Amino acid sequence: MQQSGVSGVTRTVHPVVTVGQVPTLTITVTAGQTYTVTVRAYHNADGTVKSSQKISETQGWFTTILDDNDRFGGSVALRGDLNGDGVHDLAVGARLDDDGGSDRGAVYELFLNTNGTVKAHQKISEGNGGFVGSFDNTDRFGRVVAPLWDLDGDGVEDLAVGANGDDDGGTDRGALYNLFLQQILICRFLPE
Ligand SMILES: [Ca+2]
Ligand SMILES: [Ca+2]
Ligand SMILES: [Ca+2]
Ligand SMILES: [Ca+2]
Repeated sequence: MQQSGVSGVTRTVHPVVTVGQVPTLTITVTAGQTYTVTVRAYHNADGTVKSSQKISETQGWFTTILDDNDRFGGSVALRGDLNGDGVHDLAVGARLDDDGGSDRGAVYELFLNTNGTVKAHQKISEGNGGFVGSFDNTDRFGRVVAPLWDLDGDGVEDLAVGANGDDDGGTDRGALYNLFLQQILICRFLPE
């Protein structure tokens, strides 16, 4: 806070505030002086949870069918606002998904609402989401996911996905896929 006195002198004091308690400040005013006091409130996290939203096959409006042992949620990466609705999105791995064969893996792009529920999703796996490559069984695509920001400069964020069971060169040597995502055109009519 700022404390202003006579002759335009301003100095800043920092009252001690205990989390969970109402802050108090005592000011001693000398006769003939004028003080202007400005108090600002800052919202900082104390590490505890205010609320939560679970996303699973049956919760959070995630309208997909998972299979046993898909391991959805085994990897997560924060994305930018992929669909241009002003809300950050998520990439989530399901490394034991069975599209194309056993435990080949998958990644879900989750387009989120501000309350943490899923507005829409796009699955990327063998034969889904525009991915034209093929995996082998137990490649575990989606074991890790990481944002690449816009690697190729086309204005669309890209994604790195690990497949640590890939067998190029030998058993389970692993692979990394850099996925360049498709551009879509979004038009919005804005009020004048
Ligand atoms: Ca979004
Ligand atoms: Ca599986
Ligand atoms: Ca890009
Ligand atoms: Ca393998």
